[in-house]
Amino acid sequence: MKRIFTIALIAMFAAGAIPALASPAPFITPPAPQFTEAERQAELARRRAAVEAKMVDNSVMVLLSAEPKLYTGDVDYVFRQENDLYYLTNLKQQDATLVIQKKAGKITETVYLPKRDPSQETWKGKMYSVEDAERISGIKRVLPAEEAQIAIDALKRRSDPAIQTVYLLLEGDTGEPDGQREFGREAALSKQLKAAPAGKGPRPRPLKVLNGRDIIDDLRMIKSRYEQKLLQHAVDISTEAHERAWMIAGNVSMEYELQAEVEYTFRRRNADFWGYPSIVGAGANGTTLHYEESQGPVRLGDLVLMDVGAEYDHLTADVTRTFPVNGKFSKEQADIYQIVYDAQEAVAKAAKPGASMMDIEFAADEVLKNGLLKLGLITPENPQYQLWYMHGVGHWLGMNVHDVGSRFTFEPGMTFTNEPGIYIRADALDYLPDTPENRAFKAKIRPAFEKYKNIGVRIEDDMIITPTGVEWMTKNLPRKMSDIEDFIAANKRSQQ
Ligand SMILES: [Mn+2]
Repeated sequence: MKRIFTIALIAMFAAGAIPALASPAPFITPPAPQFTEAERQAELARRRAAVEAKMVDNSVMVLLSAEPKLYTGDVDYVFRQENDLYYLTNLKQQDATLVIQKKAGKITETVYLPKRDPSQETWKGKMYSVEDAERISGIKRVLPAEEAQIAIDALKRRSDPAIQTVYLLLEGDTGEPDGQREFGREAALSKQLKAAPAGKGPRPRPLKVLNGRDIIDDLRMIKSRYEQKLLQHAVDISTEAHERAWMIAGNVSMEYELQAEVEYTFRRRNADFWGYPSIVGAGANGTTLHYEESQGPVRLGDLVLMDVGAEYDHLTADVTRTFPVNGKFSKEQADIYQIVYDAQEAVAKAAKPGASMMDIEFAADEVLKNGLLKLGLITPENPQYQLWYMHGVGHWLGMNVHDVGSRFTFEPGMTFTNEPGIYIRADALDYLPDTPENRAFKAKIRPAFEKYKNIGVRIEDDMIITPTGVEWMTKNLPRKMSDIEDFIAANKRSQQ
């Protein structure tokens, strides 16, 4: 019986009655990109040279390392180096300081580091030796950490009158001329540097303090081939993590089980960490943009929205998929999904060198508005599509998940996310101002609202601008509804 059935199937297949099924094998993260020491050092030297070229003459840039952050009692959060210091040195250790001086056009780069201390190393592991720091950073002048304070104090005293400008990494609203709204350690240092030094004698000119971020952020916007390879690895780990969660979703009962599968994959593939807390929302929880609790049930018939990204070597992916737990989109889920998918396609078409972030916003808005209108979730006289789509369509991506940079025009090497979404929140209509227009609006869309409520869909891909358009860094993660369904059908399994 079984045999006859098989033969019949083969015959039908041969006759072309059954389309060939591509077998969608789960994605396995390829090995991490490898670079020689020389390549790595050349990359760091390139970045520093670019920074130095933009520093005004007779200036000093001071980059302090991140400070440990208290978790509880005597326990800190996992230490993560400050991005710009890492960008220029690859040093991961606490209490590192980078000082770059540009004086009469001559550059001096100095790294300050705590001296190795056997009693500290007993508790916390090996500290960098001078040779380690030289090899990792490529900077030849490595001095003890205590001397960093001496160098900073010398700046405060204006001991070298030639130096007129100091760059710090300032946070907050640095547009304030007096720096009043800057905050943190660096703001305090900024104030001290700008104050006239105590003591007798002729008063030197006040030091000018500029924000080093203005220089470094701009460079970080364009990802070199080296950076692109690392970011691709973070995307690949995230791709594998998404798929693994899809495979078990039909056999779990709680959201945290899917989150565990994702973060297990991150760790297993040696990601540094996640780039942002994982968002795993089943059913109505998918309509909360940054839902991080993972305490809800996962039910057959639900969609699950997962916005999760691995971080690798300080670069983070940012990837969202929305998939059906039972492996099949319902008609209503598919209606919403297709609009979001089409908006993504429109964004990808609009994104190219010379186009801007505004262009892709408009491209997405147009598709989302038309789609929602067709479904009856907004009306021609009141097309308030932002009721169901309340965020931007994308952001720069890099060392920060919402990466730095103040330019808006695309250039090759820029990386960004393409992430439209529609969220039919069950209470959305309750918060509309009670006006005659809104009353009419609510009455008109009520049937569609009842049909689609509690469906949340976001699809988010990581894109890189190429000379001619875009490349989808996330292209290995199924995105079309039929591809997601085929993948789940071919790969669903129970948890191990
Ligand atoms: Mn994002």
